[in-house]
Amino acid sequence: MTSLLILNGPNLNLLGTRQPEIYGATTLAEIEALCRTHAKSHGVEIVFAQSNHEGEMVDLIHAARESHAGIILNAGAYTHTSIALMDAIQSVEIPTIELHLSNIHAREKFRKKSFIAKVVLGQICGFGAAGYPLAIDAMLAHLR
Ligand code: CA2
Repeated sequence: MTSLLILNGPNLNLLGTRQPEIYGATTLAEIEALCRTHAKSHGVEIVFAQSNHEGEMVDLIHAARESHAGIILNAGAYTHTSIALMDAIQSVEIPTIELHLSNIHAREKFRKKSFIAKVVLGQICGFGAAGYPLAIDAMLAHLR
């Protein structure tokens, strides 16, 4: 069965607790449940992960080579800073979609810069939690 890694970066474990006007009121556990239901209806498996640590995210991306056909990545603030994540995505050669809850292009200038944009299939941002099932659909359309 096709398996996707949905990887979430720093502070996303706090979703639903603060700044709902920017990130929505849905918790990460609720987003995971949404993804599981959506993936099941499409006959695909998901591994849903979150880490506050850049190196751990690099390790998870490397490990994805063994078991995942695609990666959906909300790298959080590392999006705007991490050459290590960019290199990891490029090195594993697994199709990856960049995902953000908020529209990073409509916010502070520093959020417009994404180091990972260069090495991903595309970017989905600004649709809140609904972006996750959209990203699953986009990944499956790419893989099939
Ligand atoms: O919009 C997104 O999904 C982001 O990746 C979220 C990151 C931000 O640094 C990116 O620029 C865009 C931040 C996640 C912080 O999550 C919080 C959750 C609850 C309360 C405060 C922050």
